[in-house]
Amino acid sequence: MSIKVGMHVGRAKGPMAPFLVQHGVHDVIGGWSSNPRSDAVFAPERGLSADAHWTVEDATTVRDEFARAGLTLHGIENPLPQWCVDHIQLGLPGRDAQIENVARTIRAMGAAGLTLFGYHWMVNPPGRTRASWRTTHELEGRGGAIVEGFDREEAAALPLFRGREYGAEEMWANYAYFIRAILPVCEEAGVRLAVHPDDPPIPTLGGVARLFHSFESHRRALEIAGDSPYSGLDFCLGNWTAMGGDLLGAIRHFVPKGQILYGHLQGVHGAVPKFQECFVDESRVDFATVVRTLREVGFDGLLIPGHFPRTVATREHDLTGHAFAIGYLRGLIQAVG
Ligand SMILES: [Mn+2]
Repeated sequence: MSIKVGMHVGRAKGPMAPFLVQHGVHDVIGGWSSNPRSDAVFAPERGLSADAHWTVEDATTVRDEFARAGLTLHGIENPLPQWCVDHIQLGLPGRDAQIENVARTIRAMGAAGLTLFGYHWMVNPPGRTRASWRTTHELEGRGGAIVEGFDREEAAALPLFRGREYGAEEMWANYAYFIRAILPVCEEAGVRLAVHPDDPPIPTLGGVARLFHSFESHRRALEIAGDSPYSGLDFCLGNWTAMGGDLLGAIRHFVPKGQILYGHLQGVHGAVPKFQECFVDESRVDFATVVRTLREVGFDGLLIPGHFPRTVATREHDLTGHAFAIGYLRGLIQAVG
């Protein structure tokens, strides 16, 4: 059993792979842009196309590229961009076609031994690639580092993201429809679903209800899956901090049930309705206590740092934030044994 530092990486080529190996990181998760054909199959106008999915060849190609670079690819988070899954989230005509593409992707991942399928249930305006939502991207962090923040008061004036309001129970019904359809595919393929919290973790944004903003809502989602081992959490420590609830209590609840499949790590000051990101060593929640608790209750998996403050060293491809967070987290894990 071990806790390991992982990283989200698009492709094995470029400086990121050797950078990670040099820093002692050997475990990675990919994204939809990791697909070698992503520009073609996931072009923004192709959300309902029958071939907007991963093939076994896509998955094995990416896996093997990472392996040659010294990295083990464990899974893909958001293997399909938002416009290839938003009819599922919103319960719109065409959702069954999108579910079929998710199913094909899961089978392809399983055939390649990629067992983690990370996903989220955030609905943003059409065509937007980034999942998280911020009201400010240029806040001053420690020593003048640039960080992002969210203030619910500023977000109250947002226009409707999807033309009308979508309520929570409607969104839960859409979620349940998806889970019932996809869980048997996961079981057959040996691929486990890991849901990421809403970022920011608030009940509604742009008129669309968000489901994953509290302990209770995560519990409800896992219950919908009948507490299947194929349905779990991508436990994003940044968003669980921003929720403002009992983060350690949540860890003690979910880990012994095997429901935290992997985690994200980012520092956060404050909590909803207003928070801002920060370096991992100055987060409101003490990560030494978090990692110690994860170990105590037997967490076995990857923690993946992200959302790095931009420092004075920021250039076109700045990795200083990665290096700082990797070093800090490796130190924590070694400190707890
Ligand atoms: Mn996250």
